Amino acid sequence: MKLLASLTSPYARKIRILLAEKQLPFELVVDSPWEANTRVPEVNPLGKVPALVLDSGEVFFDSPVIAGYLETLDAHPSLLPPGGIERVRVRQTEALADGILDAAVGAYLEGRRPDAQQSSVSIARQFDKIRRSLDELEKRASGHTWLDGDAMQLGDITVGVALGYLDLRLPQLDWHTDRPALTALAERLFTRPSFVATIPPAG
Ligand SMILES: N[C@@H](CCC(=O)N[C@@H](CS)C(=O)NCC(=O)O)C(=O)O
Repeated sequence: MKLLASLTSPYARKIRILLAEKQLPFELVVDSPWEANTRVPEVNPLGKVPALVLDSGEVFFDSPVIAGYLETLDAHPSLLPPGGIERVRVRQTEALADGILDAAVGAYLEGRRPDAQQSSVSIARQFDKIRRSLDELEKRASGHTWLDGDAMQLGDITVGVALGYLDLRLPQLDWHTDRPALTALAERLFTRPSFVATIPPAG
């Protein structure tokens, strides 16, 4: 299978980390949807990465769908409970972390527009979403090694990716302060080979 990804996309990083944790072989096709010569729209009509192309030609996107597909491959370790409310809870954590990413990417892109075109109201709104979500995750992480259950799962990985993205793109948000449980979770995740191997390039 082939993964279309840009090296700076946090959503693509999430999938690269899942593939590494499960030791699933794949071909990484580096393609930025922002470049004029991108081939991403040929496989994903939404023109976004990540997109996973199976050997059969079938394509899966977006990252939650790809994460669900990877779980069907029965590769160890399993990163989602097999079913029931436990699975819903992990997917809820994933959705919260993906939502932080959506808000962070939105704020970062808004902040890159020329000064006169930027909306400080829009950036503040995104920052509010991020701070509220981080406070909720801090509560859930407090007193626990992992967010959902006794082992690392998809939710923890997605939260780790979101925290890494905040460090990279929105350091002024200073998410570490007053969030010791999330800081400890990030330290546990960031030293894993799967996270180290997917650190985005500078720029
Ligand atoms: N919800 C999607 C988000 C994917 C996404 O927004 N990817 C960005 C890169 S970080 C992208 O490809 N943007 C190109 C565009 O919006 O045209 C997922 O989880 O995969």
